[in-house]
Amino acid sequence: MTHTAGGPALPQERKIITAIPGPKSAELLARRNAAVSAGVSGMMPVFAVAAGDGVIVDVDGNSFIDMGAGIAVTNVGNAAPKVVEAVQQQVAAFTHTCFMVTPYSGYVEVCEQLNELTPGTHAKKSALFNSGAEAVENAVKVARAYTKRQAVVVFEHGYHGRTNMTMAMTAKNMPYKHSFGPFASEVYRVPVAYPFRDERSGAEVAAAAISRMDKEVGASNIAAIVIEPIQGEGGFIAPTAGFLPAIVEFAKANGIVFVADEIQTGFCRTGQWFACEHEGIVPDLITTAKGIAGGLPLAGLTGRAEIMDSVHAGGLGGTYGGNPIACAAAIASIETMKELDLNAKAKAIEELMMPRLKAMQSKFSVIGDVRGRGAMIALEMIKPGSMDPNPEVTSAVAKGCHAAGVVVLTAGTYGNVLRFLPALTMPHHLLAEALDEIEKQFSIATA
Ligand code: PLZ
Repeated sequence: MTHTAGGPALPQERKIITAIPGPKSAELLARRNAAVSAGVSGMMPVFAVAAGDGVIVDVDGNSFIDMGAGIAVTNVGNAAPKVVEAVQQQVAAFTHTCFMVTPYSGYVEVCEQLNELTPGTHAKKSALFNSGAEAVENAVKVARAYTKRQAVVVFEHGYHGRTNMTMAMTAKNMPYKHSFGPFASEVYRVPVAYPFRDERSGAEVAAAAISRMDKEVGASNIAAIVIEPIQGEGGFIAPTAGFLPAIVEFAKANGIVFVADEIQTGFCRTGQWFACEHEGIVPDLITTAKGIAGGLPLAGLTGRAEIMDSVHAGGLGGTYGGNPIACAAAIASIETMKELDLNAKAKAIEELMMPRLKAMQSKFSVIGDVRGRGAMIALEMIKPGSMDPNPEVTSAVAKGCHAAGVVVLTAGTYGNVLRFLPALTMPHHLLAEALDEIEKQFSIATA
């Protein structure tokens, strides 16, 4: 099999030259189905050989417009030049020593960057892990050790991972939790202010959530409140203004560790380094992953030094956490974000997409809501004339886009959200072409 070089040198074009899947992908699909657990889902029926900026190229030579960035991971672009170079240098120097055994500077540098870039000017410390879920698990460990309390409060529509603790914290049953219980205890779920489906003010919904915490859990039992400042898998729900500040205030007044899960929203995705910044929120702890390392597996937990240092020595760690190759990729990714001003690029993506999507909303009554910030934008679909979720049209549009060479992702508790998470280096001509295709698929699906 010939492998095209990835990265931005790839032609930035949509080019579909075979049926989807093409013959080579079809062959791999058969092998995949024979070898890979049926529990691992597969959205696209094609196999990648190269990717860069706005495109993914498959084994049959088809070039897809990538509106998903591997679920908000390749913010700096796929196989970004600086990341490739840093990884190549690091992999040739050493691949692993285990930071807990023989430390290396890359780990320290990533922690320094996290401490500097995350919201708040207070003294911070960090620790590194392999996946988002692992970072969230460690946020809970640290908050419990610090507060000597047990309860963890999470929100409706929240998503925090697939491990046992984070399954308990994730709201949606199918596919994440179904048949996998029992789940970790001492996890409590309260309402979130969902602007499209709840007309109450952010303060009103926060008061309801706070009352639940107070009366049902007991504020003094709560170690941590964990929330995504914009809910990702839940359908790109940015809580109604005023909701988050009220929750933060309650946490502060009651000695509760406020944890922002910025695994999907972080690293320039929303046009700020972190989505908390939109409402001036300063979390006590913040979890990061995905966009941090340009596609290499790395996650971070960052927070107030006194909280992060409250754990006994040896209490945090793992064999691979902060692997040197992943750290080299993170340092290069962060450099790229600064150099290319990816916050500005995320805002430019929003400026290009929002008016087009709003125009589509006035044309197609199935589009109930257009929302998002920066390059984290979604459409929520309804049955016309009601607020009933419309997962059917959502999945029809997504499938139509896939067959036409545009990778789009779905989301939402009701499966009725189309979400767009392009690389922040996505060329605008491809963005416009993706929007044309999405519009065409709405015409077909609603004809
Ligand atoms: N917290 C806010 O978005 C991962 C999940 C994909 P991991 N979201 C993508 C899937 O179906 O598994 C996510 C997130 C938020 C935590 C996580 C978990 O991060 O790196 O997937 O463990």
